[in-house]
Amino acid sequence: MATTLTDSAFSAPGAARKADKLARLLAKERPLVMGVLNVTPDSFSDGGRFLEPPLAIVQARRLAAEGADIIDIGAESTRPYGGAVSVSLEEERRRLAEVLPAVVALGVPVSIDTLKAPVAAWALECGATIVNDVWGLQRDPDMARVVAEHGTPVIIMHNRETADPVIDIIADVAAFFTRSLDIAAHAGIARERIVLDPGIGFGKTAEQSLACIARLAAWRSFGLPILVGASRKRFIHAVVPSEPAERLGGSLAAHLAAVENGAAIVRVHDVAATVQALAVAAAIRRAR
Ligand code: HH2
Repeated sequence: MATTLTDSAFSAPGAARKADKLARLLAKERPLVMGVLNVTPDSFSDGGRFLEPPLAIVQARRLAAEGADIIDIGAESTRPYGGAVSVSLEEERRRLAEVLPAVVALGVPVSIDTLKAPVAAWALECGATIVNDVWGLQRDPDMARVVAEHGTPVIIMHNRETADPVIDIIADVAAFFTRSLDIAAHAGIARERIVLDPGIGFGKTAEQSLACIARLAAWRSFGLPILVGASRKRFIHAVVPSEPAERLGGSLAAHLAAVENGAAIVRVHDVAATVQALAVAAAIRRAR
């Protein structure tokens, strides 16, 4: 059974402590559940629902109560399916200003989902303890330095400007990870602070997203924990036509398969249902 993590020491300053805490989180004998909090007007599945700070804070409390191990907060939609409206640095910080400290105060480790190094730096100073970069340190040239200087764990996610149906997506993701890991090593980011993520739905056809989940073990050779974020994504619609809000069944199936294939963390909108599904799957495995 998953437990809510309320270890406030996770957000204590100090590089070593932050890295140790990631290691301790990952050492739990179950996959971790990262709950998504989108403080945005335009996220693909819940845009506008949590833009008002009081609503965002209520949602963060709900994610924590339902058993999220990490809360991933973002204030700029990354629009995996195009049509991104970029948000200024000031606007992104303004959206987060009231919400982030209240979320940090819940005691659940917080990751900041941002493309901008100054937003990441500011969020880390507010108590966030993980950086989630959906361009894997390859977009903002200052991101790796910020991560290294704060000694914080970082999620390196694969991305592409456009999907190319003819490429070998497994090899493309591996090459991207190799580039990101070189950037990280150059900046002095310790390897044990890195989590890899194939970026389900980002610059991928539905078939390629499915292949990434099916062949997760292909990236085991990097020797790093893997995060999978399949929640409500469009590849589910390609299998069973459905609106984003109707994709819970597909999200659960995808995350259970990801965990079966070695994912250490799943990034989800529906924490309670995911925690329950993972607990039952684990109980069945134990009963073998
Ligand atoms: N997916 C989204 C955003 N951030 N970060 C990681 N590491 N992995 C993911 O798969 C991932 C991510 C897209 O989901 P959401 O945040 O709900 O949508 P939007 O980007 O439109 O706000």
